[in-house]
Amino acid sequence: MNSLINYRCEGPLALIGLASAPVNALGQALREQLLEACERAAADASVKAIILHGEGSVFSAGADISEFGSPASFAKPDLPSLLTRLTELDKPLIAAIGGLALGGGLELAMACGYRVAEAGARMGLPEIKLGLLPGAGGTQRLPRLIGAAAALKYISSGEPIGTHRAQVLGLLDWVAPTADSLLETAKALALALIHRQAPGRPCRPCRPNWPHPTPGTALLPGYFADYRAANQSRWKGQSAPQRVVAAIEAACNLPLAEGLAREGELFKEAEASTESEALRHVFFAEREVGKLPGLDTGTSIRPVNRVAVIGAGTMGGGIAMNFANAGMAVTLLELRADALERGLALIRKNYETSVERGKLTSEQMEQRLALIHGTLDYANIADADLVIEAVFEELAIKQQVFRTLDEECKVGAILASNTSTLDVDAIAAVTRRPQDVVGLHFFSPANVMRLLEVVRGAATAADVLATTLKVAKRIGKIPVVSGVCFGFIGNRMLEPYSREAHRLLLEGATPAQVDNVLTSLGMAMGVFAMHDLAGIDVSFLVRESRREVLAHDPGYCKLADALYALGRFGQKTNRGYYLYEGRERKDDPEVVALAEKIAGELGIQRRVISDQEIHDRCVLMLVNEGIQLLDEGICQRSSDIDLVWINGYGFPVWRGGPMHYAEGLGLEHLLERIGHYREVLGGYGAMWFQPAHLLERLVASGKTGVERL
Ligand code: 3H9
Repeated sequence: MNSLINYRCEGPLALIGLASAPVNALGQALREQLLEACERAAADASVKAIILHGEGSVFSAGADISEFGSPASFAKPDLPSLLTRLTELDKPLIAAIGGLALGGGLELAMACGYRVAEAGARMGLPEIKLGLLPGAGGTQRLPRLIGAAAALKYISSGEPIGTHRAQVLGLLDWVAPTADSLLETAKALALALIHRQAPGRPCRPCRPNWPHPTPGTALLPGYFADYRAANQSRWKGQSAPQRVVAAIEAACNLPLAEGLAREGELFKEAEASTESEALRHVFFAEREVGKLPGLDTGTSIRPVNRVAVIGAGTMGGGIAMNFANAGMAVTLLELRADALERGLALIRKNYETSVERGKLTSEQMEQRLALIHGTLDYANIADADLVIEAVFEELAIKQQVFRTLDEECKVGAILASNTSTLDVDAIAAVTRRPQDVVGLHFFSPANVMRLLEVVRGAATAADVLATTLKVAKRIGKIPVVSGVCFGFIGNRMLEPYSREAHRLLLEGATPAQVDNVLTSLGMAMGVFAMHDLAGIDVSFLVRESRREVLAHDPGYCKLADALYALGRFGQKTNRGYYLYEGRERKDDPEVVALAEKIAGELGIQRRVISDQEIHDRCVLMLVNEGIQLLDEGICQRSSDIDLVWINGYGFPVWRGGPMHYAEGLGLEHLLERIGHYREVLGGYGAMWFQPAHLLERLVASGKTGVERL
């Protein structure tokens, strides 16, 4: 068996180094070897104290997430009983925390009697982000160390704790100034403990009922009930937060052994939940997403130090802010001085709002603003390494910009278009360097949304793709690579989803009914509320460019066209699918009347539509399109689609994205339902309810997951 532990003795100290790269995930093999090493040190009379540390830059990122849901997760020695055993050793056990101690990694450190960390280390219990709760004593030991209120705050948010705060709270005994001095500090602490014959575990006050930092003040009666009531709506659809609260409540009310047993029960329930399965799927999807055949560590990367953005509108300004936020200089180019001034003023206003909300200091705001330079002259961006065009969404206008960029920009510059639907190849074709052209589709607001669709044109060079993926990570985005097609991944799937929602209005549903079904599924917003927010005029313009391909469906988004003709553009005009008074949204009987009128003209029989039918038709069309995209090779893998819809369209992360959700419904069921609606919806059904060939092939071959075949 490979050695995952380095064991060495220095005088009276045993040093046990975790050596399971990259992050010392506490899988079964590491657990087994760690236990062996600790037993060896415990049995060796010459060893008087034990130091646990990570051999690389990380202490441990916790349990091995890939083991969850499989027997390996609880294979002996399981993490909870390993940690219980460590608490029984009668020699001082010191955790020397370098880099990170997350989840089971922090629980391991808390099972040690003493903890020292390097100054830059981060500690946390992020299990909730995986639909779990800490399951190896974290919910019981953290409240006993820092108080239940503080423990609840960190465990229910999953946010990391820095060393300074950790020391103030009582989680750390010592902080080493640098990573290099960590082991020496731990050794000095160990020798001091030996010298004063300190016990294996220090005698600390056990204070789970105390909301730190006010020792002596017991939690008020009803504390947990109030906490639940205050957060109920935020937790809608999720069970992990409830389990976290239950476990911490147990820490306050039960002796340690019973509290640990309760935590164990809750953890098992959480591990088996579809919510945790979905969130684990998303965790690995995020780590897979940048991996592409043909790109590897050997692919060269172009240096990107100077960035330029063309167009200082809302989108261009938001894109520029991303770079300034990451500490990169960026030049914003506009054609007219007043437009440039407006753009720069908007950027300042956005930053000022962040300062007002306490998310940024005034100093940070000024530093960021100082990185953004406005210009009216293409000559000032001639030496940019990356240029991102963010002008009006019209092919001819974008092509004109790219002709100019081709003339003005240095050889080797990456030329990117922020188009959301247009043909990147047609844009690249007007340049003499199509290999340097790529699509970078930011989502609005561009400085907030994490999704970035990276559109690979037919000629885009591998190093251009690799470089843009790297830059995307640098500015904190989740980059998903898409091939060229109408709408790329996200908007192409939005089209049939939205089309079906519109059709349902003609058949008898109301905007509120459709939106309620979708928000009950967990969508951040219903499709009609979303169109009202984005602008009915915007989707009208997209349809205008595609009338020919839509001509065979006379009812296609007819209601949306009618609203456009009435000047009801959505929130910006206070009227769209809904009526708006300020931020308040109201149903509008006029919209229903309009839907009735159009249905009458088209001969569509109106009827009562069930919520189930709304769910099925919208979701089926969304997912079917996703499967089709995979079959066409537009996207790399089905989990990439999940990331697009979670991060760009508000699909609930705890459902794992539309494709993961569809797999849960069952591929056979999807195929059967598509067939059902093709039958019952007559001519309309025959027109649109065509299963993707890949779906048919997957079902025929008995597959349960969406993959290329
Ligand atoms: C837990 O502990 C439960 C316990 O309470 C109870 C148990 C009974 N497991 O993200 P990166 C892999 S739940 C398995 O690209 P970074 C990752 O897949 C756990 N694998 O690097 C990737 O593999 P690959 C609680 C893991 O520097 C590679 O490591 N802990 C794990 O951007 C590098 O990862 C967490 O939730 C893991 N635990 O970020 C922490 N962690 O190269 C989860 C990482 O093949 N992890 N990998 O693609 C993280 O948040 C980030 O990975 C971390 C590093 C911040 C550690």
